[in-house]
Amino acid sequence: MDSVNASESETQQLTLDVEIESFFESTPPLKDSAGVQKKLHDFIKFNSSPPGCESGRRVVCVTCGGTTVPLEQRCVRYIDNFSSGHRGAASTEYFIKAGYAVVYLHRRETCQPYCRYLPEDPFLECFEFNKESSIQVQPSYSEAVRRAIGDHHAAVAEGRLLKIPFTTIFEYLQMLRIIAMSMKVLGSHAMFYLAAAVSDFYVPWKSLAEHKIQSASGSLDMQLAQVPKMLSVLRKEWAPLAFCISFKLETDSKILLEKADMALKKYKMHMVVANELLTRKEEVTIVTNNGNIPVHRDKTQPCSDVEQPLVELLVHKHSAYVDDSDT
Ligand code: PAZ
Repeated sequence: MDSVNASESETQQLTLDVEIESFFESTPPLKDSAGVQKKLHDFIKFNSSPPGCESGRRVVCVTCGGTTVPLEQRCVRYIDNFSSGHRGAASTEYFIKAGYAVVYLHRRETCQPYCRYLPEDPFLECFEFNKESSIQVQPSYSEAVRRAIGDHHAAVAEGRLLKIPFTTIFEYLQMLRIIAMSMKVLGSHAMFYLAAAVSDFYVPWKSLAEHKIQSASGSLDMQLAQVPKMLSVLRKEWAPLAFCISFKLETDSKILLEKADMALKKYKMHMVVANELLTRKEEVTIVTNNGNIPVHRDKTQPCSDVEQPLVELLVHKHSAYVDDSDT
């Protein structure tokens, strides 16, 4: 890098640092930041030497669901980012099965681990009265309910699943920072699997109207600021040794891989999972510095999903990364 480019990138970094600092300074504080930090501390300590295990478990932070951008402080209206939370919920199950402990940073009311096979609408369809007027599970759902209860209870009882909910972009980024800084002690044994759909634009808290915006004054003009990109600070400062995977969603297949490759390089991710909105449940492409790896759902299996081969591959890559870091 010549000196002109070096100073240009230093200036860009400095600008980003200032933007990030001012984002966190102007953000409404989390309701229970101390409580979240305590839960994380206990979770990480427990999984560093779990009873009956010779070594500590690896810990992955799975993020999922879309962040909202409030348009009023006492929020009635907001802008949302699309994500059902399915990717994160399914991946969490596979990470736990592979021996990981999972910090599940998820959007409230989106898909939850172990609930994928239960009816969403209406959930009550699962239950019925028997002859004695007691409630029982509908026979057609009994296997799914048995599995959901068994796997979920086991994950919680073994101390492998910590759920942290968010709604707004303000909550999400503050939580992500707390989680990353708590996981720093795990070094290369930590992984970030960043599948959440994070807003690119927001209205800074101080510029928001306090009360519901009134429609009587006609059309609405609103200036949205860019959300500072936190991925580079996650890599550089919050958890520099962690294995980091981000996701890139596009609707135009022509630009998908190029955008994923740009994110890989710009934010120094270890891998970027590229997916297209319409085909995201069938196939994804893992973009790495050593080439691209396509991953498909096994269509010959009735209940298969793309998360299973994806997580298997990433666990394998993480192991290689840990071995490399240890030597
Ligand atoms: O949550 P979901 O299963 O409906 O969708 C997953 C996804 C498409 C939100 C995720 O795979 C993803 O690409 N997240 C990053 C989105 C982004 O580019 O901001």
